[in-house]
Amino acid sequence: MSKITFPKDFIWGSATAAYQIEGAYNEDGKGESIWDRFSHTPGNIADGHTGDVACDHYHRYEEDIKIMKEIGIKSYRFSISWPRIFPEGTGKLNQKGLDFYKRLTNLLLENGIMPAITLYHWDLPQKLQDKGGWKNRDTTDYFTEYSEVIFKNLGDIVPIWFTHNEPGVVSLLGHFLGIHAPGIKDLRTSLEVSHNLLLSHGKAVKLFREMNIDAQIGIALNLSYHYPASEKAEDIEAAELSFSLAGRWYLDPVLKGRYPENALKLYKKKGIELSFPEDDLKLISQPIDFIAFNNYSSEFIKYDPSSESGFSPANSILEKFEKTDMGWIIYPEGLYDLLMLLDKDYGKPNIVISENGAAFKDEIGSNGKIEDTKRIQYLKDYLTQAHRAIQDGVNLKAYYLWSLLDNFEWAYGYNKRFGIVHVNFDTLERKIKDSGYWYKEVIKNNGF
Ligand code: IFM
Repeated sequence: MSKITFPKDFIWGSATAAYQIEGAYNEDGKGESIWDRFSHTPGNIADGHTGDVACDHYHRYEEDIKIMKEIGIKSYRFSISWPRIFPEGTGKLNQKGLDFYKRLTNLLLENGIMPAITLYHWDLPQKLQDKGGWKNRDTTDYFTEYSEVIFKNLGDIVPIWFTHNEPGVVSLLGHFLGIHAPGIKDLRTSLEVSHNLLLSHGKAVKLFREMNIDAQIGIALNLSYHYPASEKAEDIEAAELSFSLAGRWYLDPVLKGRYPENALKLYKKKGIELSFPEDDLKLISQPIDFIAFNNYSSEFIKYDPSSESGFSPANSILEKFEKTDMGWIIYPEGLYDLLMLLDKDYGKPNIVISENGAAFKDEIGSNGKIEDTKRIQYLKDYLTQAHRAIQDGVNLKAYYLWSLLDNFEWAYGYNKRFGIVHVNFDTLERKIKDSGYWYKEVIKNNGF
């Protein structure tokens, strides 16, 4: 294979999220989050796992930064736990919580690692859920209040900001399928929630600009390319509809100031019409500095009149692909096609890949090494496609590998390992996997 070199200023990063790694769920004044409540409720998480301790990053962040430095990570994307800052979601600030993130950020900077903050990666203060959570429009104002504190304290030293992580997952898994916190199963609620999440994004971006923060801000969506099962018009239409519901439902409001027509039509058929003040879409579509997305896999969709939405996954195609431990197909070309789609349909935006990576069953070998060759191959193939898109003119600026550490994979608990660093969940010992050493070389050589 010929050598692949990324642009000189390309940002090589890795990502985590507060609830998945921090632990210390009730320390130093932190309030309860919806994920504390959800994971403490029997039956919600595989094997009864919780994020109470997780990777204990709250106490071991110094060691984790050392590991990042050893790998040569240029930028670290982490999220802030809102209930650490406002235990009740609003009102009284918890200084100790804020101090943790100041220490973390300063130590990253001292080590030459660029901090990149996600304001919301799913751990809403439970007290706000008790008031209706993201279904309640007031939550968008509480989010602005929380964002203001974070911007005030870290805005002048953190160069990259993400308002939300995967609002699509919060809406779908948390409020329609009920398999994530807060465990609600209602289509109308999930749509209202998606709108309020986007509205809170818009309000935070507006505030960011008003505060003249000299940094970049965007939003991290969960996106995958939706391929039609065949060239038949009905399959093509089905794949388009499916991508509108999952992807354009978020992309279009943020980048075009409207919801996609085919999705609105489907919801109308189901008797659901969103109603909100006219100015919401203006707020939601404030100019952002980049659009970010998390990508792991691709979808193949077929027309299916027997399904409620008129389409379903093309299982006969999906079963032919190799899969990760999540059961997600490995299809690197999907990343290329997605990058090209964003470039073409959304006016050549600056793009950040805010998450990409793979879960496999990693074990420490008798030689003491973690030889995760499948992950290395996965990363190589996806990065090759990212590079191909850059060659074809896409403004891809950064790549954050998910994840730095094995961690709490939501409803799967600790049973799925995404890290380039192995974590022993009994002893909390960390060990860099072969993929971590491989990534080190990639960063050093700016390619492979
Ligand atoms: O672990 C999650 C992360 O929190 C959000 N994006 C997908 C990852 C893997 O499932």
